[in-house]
Order: sequence, then structure tokens, then C-alpha cells
Amino acid sequence: MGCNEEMSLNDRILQYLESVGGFDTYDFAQKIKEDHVKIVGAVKSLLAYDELVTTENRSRTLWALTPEGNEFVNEGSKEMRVFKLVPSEGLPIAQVMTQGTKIGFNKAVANGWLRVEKGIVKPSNAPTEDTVQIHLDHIFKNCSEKVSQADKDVYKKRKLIEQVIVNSLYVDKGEKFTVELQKVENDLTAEMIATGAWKDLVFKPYNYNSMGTLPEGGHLHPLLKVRAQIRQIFLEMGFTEMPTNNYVESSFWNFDALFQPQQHPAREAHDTFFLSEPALSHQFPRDYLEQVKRVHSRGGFGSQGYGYEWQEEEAQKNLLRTHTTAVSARMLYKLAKEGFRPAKYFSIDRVFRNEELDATHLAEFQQVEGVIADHNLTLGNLIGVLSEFFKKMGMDQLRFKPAYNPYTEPSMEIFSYHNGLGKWIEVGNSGVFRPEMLLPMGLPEDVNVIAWGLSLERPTMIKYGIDNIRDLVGPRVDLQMVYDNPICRLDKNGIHSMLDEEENSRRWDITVFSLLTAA
Ligand code: FB9
Repeated sequence: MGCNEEMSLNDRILQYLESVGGFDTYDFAQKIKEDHVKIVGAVKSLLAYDELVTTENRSRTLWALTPEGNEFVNEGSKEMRVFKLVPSEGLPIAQVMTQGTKIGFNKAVANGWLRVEKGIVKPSNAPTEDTVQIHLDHIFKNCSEKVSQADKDVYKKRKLIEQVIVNSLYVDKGEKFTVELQKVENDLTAEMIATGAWKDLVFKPYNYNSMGTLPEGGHLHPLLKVRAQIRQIFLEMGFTEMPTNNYVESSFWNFDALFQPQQHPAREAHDTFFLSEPALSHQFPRDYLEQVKRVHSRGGFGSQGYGYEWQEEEAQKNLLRTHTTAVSARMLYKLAKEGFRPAKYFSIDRVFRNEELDATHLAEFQQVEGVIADHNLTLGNLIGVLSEFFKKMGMDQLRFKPAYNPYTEPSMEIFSYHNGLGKWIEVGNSGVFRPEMLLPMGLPEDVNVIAWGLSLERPTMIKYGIDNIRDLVGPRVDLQMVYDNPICRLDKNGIHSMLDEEENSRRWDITVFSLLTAA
């Protein structure tokens, strides 16, 4: 209801109150043919004025029409409608009494309006009026007193009318009654307080029962949701998260420890961000460094090595890590130093590549990496773990393609058939770390380490249908996308899949928040 409409309704209420004294809102609504709910709302708004009106709750039981009763008022009773179907010469009964007219037909015959002779229905004592329709119209117009109790009982039995309880207000003049309404202020302003004007104003009372506006909560970026889901998958599989809080890494841990030769193109500035300050690292485990130097230059541990003169100065160069495998190397070395025991590690964090930028590649991405170290692991174990991991991500059709990595042998690219895209897509890379990487660390000879990696951005972009990486990360991101993006469920039977979307999203944000705060 608009404010002006309410003002006019308020004025009508005050004028009526002035003229008749007290009145009942329901009677008033009937009188002016207005919706009773609107009248009650207008009266309640007048209660905002100090002692302008008083109200008292009233309740009454009324007769009201059922939907069929309304139909009788609008179209006539069923018996009258059937009677009017029959011409003076009559009609075969089959044409008059059908599934839809049976009740009306029986009633018309019972009333003596129609008779049946040898299968022909003929008019008999023609009714002068449709009494039922007239009675129901009285009830519709709240003149039920014009209908006898006996008739009401019949109509109630025919489910044409029913009794309803109507709650209304009895309105009377208050101590400060007036027909001249003063404007109700909604807000108390600093100016009103400063000038004292508030003393002469009428304020709408606080409605302590009204719901406040929901405070705009935070929103999780799609990458964070996917990260939380993948983190959950690793945790469910018994993996421990590695400490990846060092974007700056030495070339030693990022490349040399992984048996990546110092001439490898990946170590060129066009692929890697080297630091100018601090340019070099100097703290390395000396014994381990010597082993790495030896295996690169002269070989060892059954390997012939690369046969070049390994330079410590090259290993000292600081860079932005190009993969989280540098962290995996640190963890495996730590495992060897502390005394080997089987371990399952994972990491999800930023890595940096000085590469050509395009619609799906920035100079950084979030790498996901899983590592398992145990005695006598095989490629079969790797394939088994990958199948389980990607199944939990909703991908159960995997294919493996031989590939090359400097630090893993054998290596495999991982492909999955994506139903949504209708094609096989590359979903990661994997392999078995080479002995030239593991044995210099001091790991036992029968210990193998299998590992795999993928990115966070690719699954996120596919899940949320984002084509350009700049619509996912960076200054161009449409924050509304962050607000609106739905809960992320990578697998088909996500742990939240049984919940409705709203509850699911609420629970998911709690899950993600707890995972984030636990990180
Ligand atoms: O994430 C990738 N693809 C992907 C993953 C999930 C996915 O889910 C969808 C819901 C269905 C969809 C796609 N890729 C790896 C494959 C390609 O996107 C590739 O073009 C881009 N790759 C990145 C590197 O590119 C510079 C993704 C990134 C990547 C590649 C390899 C590794 C990690 C990340 C690795 C590794 C590794 C190997 C052996 C041992 C340890 C780590």
C-alpha cells in the first residue's frame, strides 16, 4: 500500500471515528468494501501516534462460501444449471445425467423440477428462482441472517459454506484524538537532536519484532571453494599437508635436488623468475649438497649422471618456485634425515612461471601435488591412487599417456573424459621420482616415491564455466560472480549432495571457513 493511499485510508478511518465513535475494523471494511487486512494495517499505523486511537481485539465466527459455494453464486446452483439444459420436449436421460451433472440432476429431480418418463427427462414444476444461489449470495454479502439455520445446515452439509473465525479490532478515540494527522517521522536525525525539534515530532515506534537486514557476509572465491574441496579429498585419503609458505626458493631445492640439470631450459630466465635481491642462498646441508653435485656430474647410485661440471653458484640462485615439488623435495629430505617411515603428503599453493600469458595462463598458478613415499611402490600403486583421487573429483574415466619429467621416471600425463565438454581433457601429470633424486637424500634403496600434480585454476574454470583466467583472478574479476557462484561439488555424490542447495551452501561455507581457519 502506498503512503498516500495509507494517508487517505487513515483520514477515512479518523473521519469515520469522529462521526460514529468506536467501530469494528471488519464491519468498516465491509462498509467501504475494502480489504480488512488493509484496514487493520492502517489502524496499527495510527497506534504510532501517542494516544490518538485505542484498539481492542475482537473475534467472531462467520459463515463464508467455499470455492464451490462461490461457483454457485457466480454460475447458479448445479440443479438450476441442469434444469436449464432440458427443453420443453425433453431429452434422453443419457444426455442430461453425465458424470459432471449427476449431482445437479438428482437435486433437480428431488426438487420436482424434472421428471423421467420412459428414459426421457422432461421439465416439471419449473422453479421461479434459484433459491440456493440467492441464499449463498446473502451469505457472501454477510447477510447470513436472511438465510434460515435449516438452510445453512443443508449448505454446510453440501460443503457450499463453512464457518470461519474473523479476528478484528474495535477502534475507539484516544485521549489525544484528532482528525488532523501529524507526519510520522521514521528517523531521528542529528539535526533534530541538535535543534531540539524532536520534542514536537511524532516518531514511528520501534518494531522490535521486525527482522533486521541481513548483514552482507563474506563470500568465498571459487578457487578457495575448490581448494577446500580438494584439500578435503586429500585429508580423507590420509594425506598430510606440507608447509608451502615460501614462495622464494633456491635453485638447489627447486631444480638440483630434483636431478634437473643446470643447463635445462626450464632454468632459463624466460621460464623462471630469478630474484635480484636476495639473489643467492648459502645455507644448504653440505653432505647432501655434495651428493647432489656428485650425482649430477659423475653419477652414482647406479646412474651415470649428466657428466657436466655442476656449479654451486648456479644452485645458489634464488627464484620464485616454479613448482611445489621443491617443497616435496624438502619434505622427503627431512623424512630421510629423521629416519624413514612411509608418508603421504600433499600441497596446494602458488607457483610462478615466466611464461607467455594467454586466456588460460598467467605468470602464476596454484599447483596441487600429492606425494606418497613407501617401500616398493610401483606404477600400479600410482595408477590406483590417481584413480581414487580423481574419482573423488568426479572423474572416473582415466587414461594415462607416457610423458617426460626431469625428476620422474616413468612419467604419465593423466587424461579424463569430461562428459560436460564431451572430450578427453588433460587433468594432470605424474610419475615415480628418480633414484638420482631420492638416494642422494639418504632414503633407503627400496623406498619409492610416487607423485602427481594438477592445477587449481583449470578445474575451477571448468566447474564455473569461466573461459578467461582473468575473469577468475586479477583486477578484472566481477565480484558479483564471487557473491553468486554456487557451492562447488566436484564429485557426483558430494558429501553435501543430499542437502538442499541453500542448506548445502550454508554448510559448505562453514566447512570451507573451518578448513581455511584451520590451515
Ligand atoms: O590441472 C590440469 N588440468 C585439469 C585438472 C583438473 C580438471 O578438473 C575438471 C573438473 C574436471 C580439469 C583440468 N592440468 C595440469 C593439465 C592441463 O590443464 C595443463 O595444460 C596445464 N597444467 C599446468 C602446468 O602448466 C604450466 C596443469 C598444471 C600442472 C601440470 C603439471 C603438474 C602440476 C600442475 C605436475 C606435476 C608433477 C608431476 C610429477 C610429480 C610431481 C608433480
